[in-house]
Amino acid sequence: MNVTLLAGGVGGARLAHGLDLALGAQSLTVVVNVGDDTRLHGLDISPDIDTVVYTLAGLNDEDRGWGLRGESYATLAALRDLGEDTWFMLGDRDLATHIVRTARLRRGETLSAVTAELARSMGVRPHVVPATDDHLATFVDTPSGRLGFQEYFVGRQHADAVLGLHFEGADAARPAPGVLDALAAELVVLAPSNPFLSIEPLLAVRGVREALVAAPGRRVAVSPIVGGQAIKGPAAQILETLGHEVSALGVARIYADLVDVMVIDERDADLAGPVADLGLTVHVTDTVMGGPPGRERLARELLALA
Ligand code: GDP
Ligand code: FO1
Ligand code: CA
Repeated sequence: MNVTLLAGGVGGARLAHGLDLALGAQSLTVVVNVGDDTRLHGLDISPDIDTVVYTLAGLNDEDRGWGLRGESYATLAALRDLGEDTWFMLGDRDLATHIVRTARLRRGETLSAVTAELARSMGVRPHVVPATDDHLATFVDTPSGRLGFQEYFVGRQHADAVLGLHFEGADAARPAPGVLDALAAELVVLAPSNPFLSIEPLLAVRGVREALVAAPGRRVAVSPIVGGQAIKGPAAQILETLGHEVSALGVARIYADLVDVMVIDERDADLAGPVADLGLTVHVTDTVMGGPPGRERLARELLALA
């Protein structure tokens, strides 16, 4: 079976790992958000791509969700001594990834080509594809004005109320090679990623939303909201400030025109009826993935929905 996952960072990476375990040699493509991408110390950083690649390689820091396990920060300390801003925690080994990516991009390679090479170097089997090779950057409108994504998320620890989102470059951005083809898979899964910060910027790339609406395969979304709360990050606060119900039903309303099946957590079983009323097939299960066995179990249930 061919499977495609649309993913942000942590929630996307965990399900990508589960699908990789469940699929074995069968084909998995992970289309990853690039709206978080930023440049620091002259280096091009792609946090969601790296979270997905490191997780698939078994190298990521499971507690934080991002970065490499067992990192050291000697370079960051030296940068601080040289007067650089060091609010964004770049580890010594992680920096090697950013140096290689930056060098290859400056030589004219595309982000998708560089990502494929990095993933191969780390022994990653699935195709990890950025949503676009073109410029696309998320900005967050808050009561304090428009903030760059990492300034909002890491710099100010997503404490500002989100009043709106702006995806700079989205109108002109073309899907990276393979993205539209991947949407023709037998199963297309929207990961339990942040709907506004991870999935929206992906769909904002020219033609992607339309291709998903017209996709020939089974389209399944997994709710990132469990029991009215996000497992991690600001998804619940953003649902609230943008006027949505803070629940799996609120998420299902956002995805109702894009998917056939909504997967909600067993803690939200009471929402199955209202979600079905949206015209969606509902699958109720334990969606909290935890370690590899939980990830693989959820992935196998998704494959059975195809
Ligand atoms: P980020 O880019 O690192 O913020 O990660 P994503 O956008 O991919 O995922 C963030 C969302 O994933 C949050 O809203 C979490 O609630 C959700 N999430 C993380 N782990 C799980 C899980 O095991 N199950 C479910 N259902 N949601 C999860
Ligand atoms: N997230 C943080 O909350 N603090 C950090 O210092 C931080 C550093 C970092 C370095 C490399 C990388 O690939 C990701 C990093 N992240 C960090 C995560 C990143 O900011 C993500 O975009 C957010 O977690 C939202 O997806
Ligand atoms: Ca992200």
